[in-house]
Amino acid sequence: MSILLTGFEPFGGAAANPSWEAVQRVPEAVCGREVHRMRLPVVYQQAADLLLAEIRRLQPELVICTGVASGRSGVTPELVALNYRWGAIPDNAGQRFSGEPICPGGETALMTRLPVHAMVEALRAKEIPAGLSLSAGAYVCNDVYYHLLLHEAELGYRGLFVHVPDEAVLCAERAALALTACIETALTAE
Ligand code: PCA
Repeated sequence: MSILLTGFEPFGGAAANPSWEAVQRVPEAVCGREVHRMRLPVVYQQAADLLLAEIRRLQPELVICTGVASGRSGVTPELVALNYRWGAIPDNAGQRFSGEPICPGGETALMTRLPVHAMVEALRAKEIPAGLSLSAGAYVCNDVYYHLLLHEAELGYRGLFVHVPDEAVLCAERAALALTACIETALTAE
């Protein structure tokens, strides 16, 4: 059994993406499971297609995708993904959406089955600033999350999206500790 952890490439003119900086610092194994990692492009649909291809190849039991949410004050496990595309800026392929469904006719929202409240408690117990988020936005992170949750039952894993804050709020080492704690909680909490 293994875990797949993803972060994103930089976007919006930034030199780095704190999500990928954090993902790279997570240990090789957590709770005895091998951790695979993958850097996703900030491109609607393409990121999801690449992710699902890797899931089909690896068949992990747990998939945690991460991205940066600038301006947030802590690490935020995301409860839901919305069937909606909207962005204030174009993605890295120049695509911009102004309010369209990801899957026409699909569920409006999908919810993770992972214990997000227990994760927030586990993070706070480690003195990592954290809170539950009820919206992953409508940009590429949400796009990936909707596809991740949509294919959970078919491909047999449990999925979650976690936003990390800017590195000025939480350094990459602490953000990696936070992701490790999220994995541990996912694998041990009821
Ligand atoms: N954050 C963006 C996309 C990539 C990333 O790291 C988002 O929140 O949608």
